[in-house]
Amino acid sequence: MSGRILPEMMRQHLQMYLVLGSVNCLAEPSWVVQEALAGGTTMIQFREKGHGALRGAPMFELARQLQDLCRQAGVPFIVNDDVELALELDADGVHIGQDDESADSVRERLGNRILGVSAHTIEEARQAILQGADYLGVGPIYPTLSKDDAHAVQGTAILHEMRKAGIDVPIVGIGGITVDRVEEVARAGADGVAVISAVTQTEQVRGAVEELKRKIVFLDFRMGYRNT
Ligand code: TZP
Ligand code: ICP
Ligand code: MG
Repeated sequence: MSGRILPEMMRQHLQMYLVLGSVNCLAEPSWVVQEALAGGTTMIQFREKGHGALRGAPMFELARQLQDLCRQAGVPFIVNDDVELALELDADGVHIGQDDESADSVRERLGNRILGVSAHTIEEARQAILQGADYLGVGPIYPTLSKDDAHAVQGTAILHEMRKAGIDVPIVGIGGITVDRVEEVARAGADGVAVISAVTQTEQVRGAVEELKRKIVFLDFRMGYRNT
């Protein structure tokens, strides 16, 4: 790799961003990931969290397995929170929240790998960018059942506010996003959608990914002037 990822490339990867761990999946996580990749998911985040989450060797083995599938498909594999795990796997990047290690310290350890940071306010967004974030995860936009310690629901207003404040970095919306809500999220200024349940809590994984992606790609085509 030579240098940090370019914003235009980052925006492409954010279009249909699947976040998942074994706890979220109705079916086998590796099957879910295979189907999501077949449906055209553009990036995957391994987020092994919550009640019943794997730890130790089984967690590592699952991460490795999902990473292999992503590699074969040429899709970036991002690790949530766990910088050690990301480095051990040689993952493509890390996503951190505001309660994790600071972004600049994670950036130092990651080199040029992708760094995503959750931001809930304009202040947090500006700070994350200064500290080396390649993209921001903004939410929860809608109510979610997938995160126990989620912040208050923000609605799409936060996306509008960030764009209005001149924050032009790649942004993905997250939290309760379904096919019916993609348009509102994209119109508010997100480059893509990050979802857990819309893809993991259905038997039609491939179809769900295809639908979400088709919407975001179509909207990006129509609004392409905005974020360039
Ligand atoms: N961060 C903010 S909301 C959320 C995370 C990890 C959960 C998103 O899951 P879902 O099922 O798409 O609402
Ligand atoms: N945004 C993204 C993209 N991932 C997360 N795990 C999160 C916010 C909390
Ligand atoms: Mg674009």
